[in-house]
Amino acid sequence: MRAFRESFARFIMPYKFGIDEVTTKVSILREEFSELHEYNPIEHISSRLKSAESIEQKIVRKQCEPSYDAIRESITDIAGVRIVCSFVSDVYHVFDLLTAQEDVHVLRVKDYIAAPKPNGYKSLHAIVEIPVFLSEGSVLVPVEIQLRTVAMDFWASLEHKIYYKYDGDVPAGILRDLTAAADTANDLDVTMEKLHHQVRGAGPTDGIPIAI
Ligand code: 0O2
Repeated sequence: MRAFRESFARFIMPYKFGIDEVTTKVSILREEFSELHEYNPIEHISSRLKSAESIEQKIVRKQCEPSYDAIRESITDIAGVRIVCSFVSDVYHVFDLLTAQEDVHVLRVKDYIAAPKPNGYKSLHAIVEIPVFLSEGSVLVPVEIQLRTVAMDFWASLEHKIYYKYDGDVPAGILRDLTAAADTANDLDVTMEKLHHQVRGAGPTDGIPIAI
């Protein structure tokens, strides 16, 4: 058990540093925006390292071989960073700024804003790979970045709680109400973005399509 704990700590460590690298990049962008642009598109940043239990569940779900090499290869959301933005256009703007950085290599993008999940879930997901410099050299670490608006985040956190409360078996009526609430959250995003543009006029984030 002790040997497992030690090997798991060694396995997980680069993912923690991957989170540190990405959150530093986002914090720098955020501070630069606040200092120089009189407008900050990033509301808040959070991160999480997948627990051993959650990795185990995913191994079973993905029928992945239970070896560290196989897990490294097939589970790409062990390190997760969530960026919550004010408006939909900010989500794409921040995504572009982050992924334009030369040490950020985009492996995969899932745009659940352009194509929401059937339950109404919206977010822009990107798996990026970034170098982490350790004493013995550098390693490339995958980090899942989720970008969403405040309204999308509000919806997703409540939906997540409900999903776990019912252990995944959510009653049909609640599912219907949740999907309707996702539409309401979307309407709010559209209205707030329009207001924002009216108040600010043409800005650096103009011209980016709003998913309706
Ligand atoms: P947690 O607790 O956030 O870690 P893949 O990794 O691509 O093979 P997966 O995991 O289905 O397959 O990828 P996807 O679709 O990108 O979703 C990954 C994460 O997005 C989830 O992580 C959630 O954080 C979030 N997510 C996806 N769909 C929903 C949804 O319907 N509702 C909510 N609230 N969140 C969602 P985990 O590992 O499931 O959970």
